[in-house]
Amino acid sequence: MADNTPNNNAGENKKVSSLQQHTEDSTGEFLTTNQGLKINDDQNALTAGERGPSLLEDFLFREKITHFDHERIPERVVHARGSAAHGIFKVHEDMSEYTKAGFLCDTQRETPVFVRFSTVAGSRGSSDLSRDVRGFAVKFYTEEGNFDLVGNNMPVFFIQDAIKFPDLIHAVKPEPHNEIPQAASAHDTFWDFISNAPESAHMVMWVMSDRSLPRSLRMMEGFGVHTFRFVNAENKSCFVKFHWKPLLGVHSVAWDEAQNISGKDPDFHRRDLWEAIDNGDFPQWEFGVQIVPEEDEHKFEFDLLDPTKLIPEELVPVRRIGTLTLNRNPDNFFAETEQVAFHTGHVVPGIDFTNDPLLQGRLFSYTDTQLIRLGGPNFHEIPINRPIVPVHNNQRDGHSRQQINKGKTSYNPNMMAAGCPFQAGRMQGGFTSFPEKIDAHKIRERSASFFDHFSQAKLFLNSQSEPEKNHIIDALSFELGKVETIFIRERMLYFLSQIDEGLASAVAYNIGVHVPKGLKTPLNQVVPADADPEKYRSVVKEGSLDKSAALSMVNTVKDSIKTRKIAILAADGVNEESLMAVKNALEAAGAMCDVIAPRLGFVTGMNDTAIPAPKSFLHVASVLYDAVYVPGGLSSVATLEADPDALHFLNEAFKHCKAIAADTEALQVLKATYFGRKLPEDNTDETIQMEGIIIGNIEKVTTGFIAAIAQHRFWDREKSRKVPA
Ligand code: HDE
Repeated sequence: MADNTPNNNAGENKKVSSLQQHTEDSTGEFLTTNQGLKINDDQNALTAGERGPSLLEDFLFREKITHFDHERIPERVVHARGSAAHGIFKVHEDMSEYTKAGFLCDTQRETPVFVRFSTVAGSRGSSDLSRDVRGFAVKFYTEEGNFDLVGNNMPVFFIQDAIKFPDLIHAVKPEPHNEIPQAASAHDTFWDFISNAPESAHMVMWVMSDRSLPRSLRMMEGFGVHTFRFVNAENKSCFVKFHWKPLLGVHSVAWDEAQNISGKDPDFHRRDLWEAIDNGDFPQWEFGVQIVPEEDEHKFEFDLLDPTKLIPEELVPVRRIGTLTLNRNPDNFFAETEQVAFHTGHVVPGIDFTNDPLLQGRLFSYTDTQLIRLGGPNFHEIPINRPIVPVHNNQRDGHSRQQINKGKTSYNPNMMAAGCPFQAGRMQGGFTSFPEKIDAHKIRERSASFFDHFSQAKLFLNSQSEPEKNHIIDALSFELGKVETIFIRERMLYFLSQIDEGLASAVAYNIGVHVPKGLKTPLNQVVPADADPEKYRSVVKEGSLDKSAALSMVNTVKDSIKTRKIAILAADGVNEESLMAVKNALEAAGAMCDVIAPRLGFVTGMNDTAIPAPKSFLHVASVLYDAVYVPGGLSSVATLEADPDALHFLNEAFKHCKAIAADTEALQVLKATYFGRKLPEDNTDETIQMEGIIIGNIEKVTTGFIAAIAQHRFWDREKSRKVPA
């Protein structure tokens, strides 16, 4: 047993210990109060006699309970559910031609980062797998101060003006009268709002696509969404869109799978990120920029300032200029992931804003929200939010001030402190706003250049593969089918018909409502009361681009099975040779395998080898894995063939279009499944390979299986999607 007895010198060097940022769980230390007083009994309250009442003077009890009573802070109003990790960013290409931001020019520099991924609508305890946009917020701790790129996993947004954000969020959050449904957009208020906000058409296509059901946070793209500015040392500016491209490709799960995961493991994404980093499989993204020279601002069919539009990669290619690597899990969820405070206004010299009205509104919102969430103006002093460079200014006091400022002066200009801290001019690295010329009337009106709501929604839909399109139809049918108010369903069908009539009628068929020919109240609701309606009629521009390959996830498949999770189903009598050979080959290719048996512990192989079985059918389900393998061994095969859990596991994997492999000897297990009727009758040694199902000897299985897992899913199998699972 470890010796936990505190040595008598324990307090000797601890004079500053309570001021340190990181405190290990105390081993070899005495329990103390927050004032440092040693506690001799932490199990019993102070009472008047053995059976008497508790005493008010019990300051030990009161301190402990009071702290506990105040342990919760308000969760984020949006993006409450999140997971985060530390990492580093390195630029590969010197970008000084475009920006003076040091971390984007110095190819030798490693910039520490903290990245928080999140869902938007659900509360802090909701499931990771809700159909939702994902936040992708990156804090770069640069040598010029913190830069926050507070983005999403989709490149556009629902609305064009920040003043609509509270309405959007009120509509998507659980309905206020009964607080139902949690973390879901499939309800009346959300679609009521959307049906009145045609500017959301493009984003609706993204959210109803599988992009809203990531397989892993490590397999998502990220986007800065807005157009930003780069400014170089000569003060020349250009426009820029930011991208994150995951090295593992962009992959999603099926909707039925997502719903099951929410029950089996609501922490699925959080666990996946944590385990990958813990195992040394560090997630990586390439950092990309789309650069548009200032003089090209108006050359597109859409407005660069409109956050419901993307710049197709065919028009402006994404230059991959750096790499983000996440390599360290947080030490404490609350202190880091929960207390991190992002802000679009945290920029460094070389990066500036544009007049995108959504971005402009965000510039106000983020500090404002931290004031309530983190309880005052000193949240920048919380360790996770501190820049790596020193902070000098005349700000003082406020709730929970950590900094102990010495001296008399906290104002500027001053002479008593010789003018310190000095203002830094541009040449000394001071931030100077880009001097954009503005000569305008004050108006409360949407720019007519923002009014083509449907062209890019069409572009997105047209760019999807057949299965991806089917998933959008399914998603819309699911969501609108949950809408109880019929006229909202109808308005939405009309809305969809503006994007694609085929899409609208497919959804209409599924939800039993006709697509209306027109609407009494027009879709467009952002027209000011006194405006000329002609100016604001939605115009569909026939863009030159019909499709954009970058918009389909199918085009991101990588030839790799790194970090994929593979289930190996086994029972006593398993052929250890076939199990271990396939397992070793998969692991050598970077996959992670779990042997899953009818019960936990070990399975005994046909040659009496004890093979660890860390998972059982009671504890896991096929939705938590990317693929399944069934090794040979007659007794094992006979047990699995008769085990409803094993068959359910396989049926579900089939339904979710995953790669399935079996040793020739285990053909009969697969034959006992629902999809077994598709397999040939005889137990031949020839490799059977169809729709991602591979049956054969060890060697053939291994090669075929690895190639099949790398393809991610066999969506064509969905033609036979009525599989019971
Ligand atoms: Fe946010 N958003 N947002 N947002 N957002 C917040 O800030 C807001 C928008 C995004 O992991 C809040 O600290 C407004 C777009 C992420 O901590 C709040 C508008 C994009 C995160 C806020 C938007 C985002 C937030 C809530 C409309 C993608 C999580 C808690 C103008 C580019 C950051 C907080 C984290 C969080 C306001 C729209 C991304 C209230 C007013 C567009 C990733 O300040």
